[in-house]
Amino acid sequence: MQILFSPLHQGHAPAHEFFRGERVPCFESPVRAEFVHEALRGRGHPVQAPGEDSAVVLRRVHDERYLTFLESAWSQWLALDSANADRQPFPSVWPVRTLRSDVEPANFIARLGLYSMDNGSPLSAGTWAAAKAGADAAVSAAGLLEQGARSVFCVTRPPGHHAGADFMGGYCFINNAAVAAQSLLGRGCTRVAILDVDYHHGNGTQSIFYERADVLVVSIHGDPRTEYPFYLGHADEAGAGAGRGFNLNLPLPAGTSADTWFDALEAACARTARHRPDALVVSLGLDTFAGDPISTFKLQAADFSRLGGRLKQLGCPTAFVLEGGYAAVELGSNAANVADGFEQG
Ligand code: Q9C
Ligand code: ZN
Repeated sequence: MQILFSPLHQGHAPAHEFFRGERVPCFESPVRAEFVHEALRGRGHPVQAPGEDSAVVLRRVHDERYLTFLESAWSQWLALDSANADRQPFPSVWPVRTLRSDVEPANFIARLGLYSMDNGSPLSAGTWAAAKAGADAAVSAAGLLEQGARSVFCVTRPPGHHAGADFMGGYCFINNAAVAAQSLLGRGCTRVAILDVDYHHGNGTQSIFYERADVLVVSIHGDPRTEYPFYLGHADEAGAGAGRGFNLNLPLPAGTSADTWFDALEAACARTARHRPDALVVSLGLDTFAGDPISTFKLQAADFSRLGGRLKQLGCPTAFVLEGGYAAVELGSNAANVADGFEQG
């Protein structure tokens, strides 16, 4: 399987996030992508750097004013105080119901709140370059599929599926899966499916395509009544307008077993096959692993091979995009099991 990897991901390296009221080291750390890259390379998969520029497609997925903010956010933060180089900006106020989000505040932290869904997406000096490299990988994957590749694996971080058209959230800044899907539509595909198997609901992906019938979005995830992102991902969210029937959520209770999870995967695959997609984008979160430090599903290493094999049976050109997964040591072998399961399936 062709692997796309850029070392620019390493520049996204914030130190801390908030967890249970404390500042803790970030779960979403550079070693994650290093482990995945090493494991895939170690199993003989060819690795290349993304060769295409995502600039045009990015603007079809995300709002201009959000991209403009994100690109210059770190320099804006430094301009406030040169000592900010060693500090992380966090939002403190969000424009919830009754507050205005149409006026961009002059205050940087207020702008950060406007463009964030949570306080869990810390920025660092290289965040934009890392996120942009992820989008470049997504577009490059679409290009490789267009040229006849059967599958491509984007080793992207930061992840993307919580990022919406105009906001960051859940460690995500640019929605790489949405960028891949949008790029595929511009390359002769008329129907694309996104299958999101991350532990957390991909609220950003759902919202970007919610009123569209060309991109089917199917997600298996922890029930948002108890699991992040809490405010989206319920079973009754089916799409709206032209997109009605083109969003399928399969929420599962915290603690769900592998057997039950694979039953949900069958339902997800059945709906995906019915869409007859010209290409499939897999939002590959590996935080369904039993050893994940922030999630509660019970998949084991061998289950990731089974997942890859099942996805192969859909018979579509497939782009895998790395999302979550925080058991860093096992992340590489779990990701490589998906790739190998797909190739051998
Ligand atoms: N900081 C993905 O898996 N909450 N994102 C963590 C508090 C957010 C996960 C605990 C989890 C987001 C891509
Ligand atoms: Zn996740």
